[in-house]
Amino acid sequence: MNTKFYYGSGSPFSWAVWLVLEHKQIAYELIVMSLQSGELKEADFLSINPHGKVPVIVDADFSLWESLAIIEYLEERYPEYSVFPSNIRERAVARRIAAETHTYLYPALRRLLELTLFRSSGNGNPAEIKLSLKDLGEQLDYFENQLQSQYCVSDLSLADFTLYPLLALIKRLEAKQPQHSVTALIGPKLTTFMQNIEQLTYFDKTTPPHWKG
Ligand SMILES: N[C@@H](CCC(=O)N[C@@H](CS)C(=O)NCC(=O)O)C(=O)O
Repeated sequence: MNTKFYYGSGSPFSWAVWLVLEHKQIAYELIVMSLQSGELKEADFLSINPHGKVPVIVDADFSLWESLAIIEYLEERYPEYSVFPSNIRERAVARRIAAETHTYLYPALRRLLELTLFRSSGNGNPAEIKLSLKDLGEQLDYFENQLQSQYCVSDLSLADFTLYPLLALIKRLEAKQPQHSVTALIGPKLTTFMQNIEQLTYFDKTTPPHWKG
């Protein structure tokens, strides 16, 4: 039986898992969940993830949530086309960068999105937006300086698959609200990094469906 993949369009954590599933050529059934309709908080879904969030994978009778744990599980269950570098130190750095995207970059971006894109009408306080842009810029500078090669470490890894979707969300904000010039915060190495990910053969398949067209 295929692994079931519960996904939300535009969710960066879901996107990371999707990229890993594709990279590892794992057979899966994509189940697109709405982030807005309330279905994530219904009993059926809460029985597979008590937090009521995506992504979740269900492998036979085993249900797993939290994208980083899912990626680790997929790697151990399907070792082919590894997303973990073979070198022990690089593997540790890739894990560290993946954790840092969740702990530092996502909260900075989330704050800005809550002041802009995620609001039902009008933007938030301009002074708060300015501060939020500054915080996000500092985070992006950090990741810019971490990039060692065309990817976060020498091989394509979970670090890249967790970092990319957050950068893509920044580009999405730019497309929707160019007045913040938010992509100007993305440095040249990160810009090239994004292009490298966008050239992966399976990349287009994983673009959030509601961003297309
Ligand atoms: N730490 C979790 C974060 C999951 C998460 O926050 N998912 C969001 C989408 S990006 C969600 O499902 N939000 C819907 C809700 O909270 O109702 C992970 O890495 O999987």
